Amino acid sequence: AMSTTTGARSLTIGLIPADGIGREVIPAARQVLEALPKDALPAKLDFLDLDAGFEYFQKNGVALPEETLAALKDKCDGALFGAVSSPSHKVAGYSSPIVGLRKKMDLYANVRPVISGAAATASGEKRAIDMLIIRENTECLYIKEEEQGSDAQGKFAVAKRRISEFASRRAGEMAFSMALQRDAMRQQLPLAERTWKSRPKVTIVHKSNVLSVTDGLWRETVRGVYNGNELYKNNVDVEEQLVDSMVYRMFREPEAFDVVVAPNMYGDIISDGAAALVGSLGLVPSANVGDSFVVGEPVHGSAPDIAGKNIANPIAAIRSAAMLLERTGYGSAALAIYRAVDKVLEAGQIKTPDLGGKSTTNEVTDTICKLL
Ligand code: GGG
Repeated sequence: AMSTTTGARSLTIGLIPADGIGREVIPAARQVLEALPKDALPAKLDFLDLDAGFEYFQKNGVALPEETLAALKDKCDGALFGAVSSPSHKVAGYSSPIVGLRKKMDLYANVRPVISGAAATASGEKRAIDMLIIRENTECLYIKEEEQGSDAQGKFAVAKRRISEFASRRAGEMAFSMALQRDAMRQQLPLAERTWKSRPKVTIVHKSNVLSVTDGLWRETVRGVYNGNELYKNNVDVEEQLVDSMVYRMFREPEAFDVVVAPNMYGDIISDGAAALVGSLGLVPSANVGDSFVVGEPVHGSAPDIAGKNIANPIAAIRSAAMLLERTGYGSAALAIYRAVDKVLEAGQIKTPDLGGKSTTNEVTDTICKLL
């Protein structure tokens, strides 16, 4: 659906709000996309509402319906996913739809930019954080092969952790190529405006001092991507960080990171942590990226405690919509959204409670739309 026979471009976006505040922030993101002026987005937009989620499972016995997958594959150029409230205990027949979606659509990297911008940290100070976390998105402990057993001492449980050369290489490629891409973008800014002033850098996160087989393979493979590519070797610095000291360093000196690449679960955990450094989890977007499809998705969860109250921060979802545009070839439309969001954050007047304000989801969304 990227182009029509008349030559006018069109973009069909699947919308999967799923659970909780996903149902508030995804409509907000849609509203912003629809408010983009024609000169910023020279394409006709179509939206397709699609089902998934734990609530959907409770009513229909399936969390990620085949029709949703088929519609994404056959009719959509990309999608936006909200959030899902999977239970913390085992429910027969249930499996997380977002984990399934990433796997079924082969969205092998989760790209998570964590940027301080105008937003102060929780402690009120401003820091120049401009980090891109690349989280491997298809394996690690999230293959969900868990087993229970028991022995003389009682019950136990075991989870399998899969690390493959194939998936590690793809995540590594994504990290190094994004490092170069970010550098190219920065070069267009005057030096004074660049948050990161050195050569691009990729930090490989692992724990191969303990998990020498699995994390060892991850580390070796990602390093191999670097060592086997002259472009990367000549232009990008590489370092390694054990995941525990990564967390420590990230809280002490988050300015020290450019691109960070991590196996699925470490990446999941450090990106929520990184979000705390830039003011709120409600600000951090992501894109689930494959070779032929992209799903924008706020990093936050379904937040059942504030669902339905019109106070969820829509910015993570709105920025995720911009990431979707960026990756489907509409960079200037994406930029227009990033700028409008930054203006609202800089002005600091209209903000939801997670940022210390009293504004509603709708007020933040409407303000962003007016600035486009
Ligand atoms: N938008 C991200 C999201 O929904 N995060 C919560 C999460 O990771 N959920 C996993 C699940 O509920 O299956």
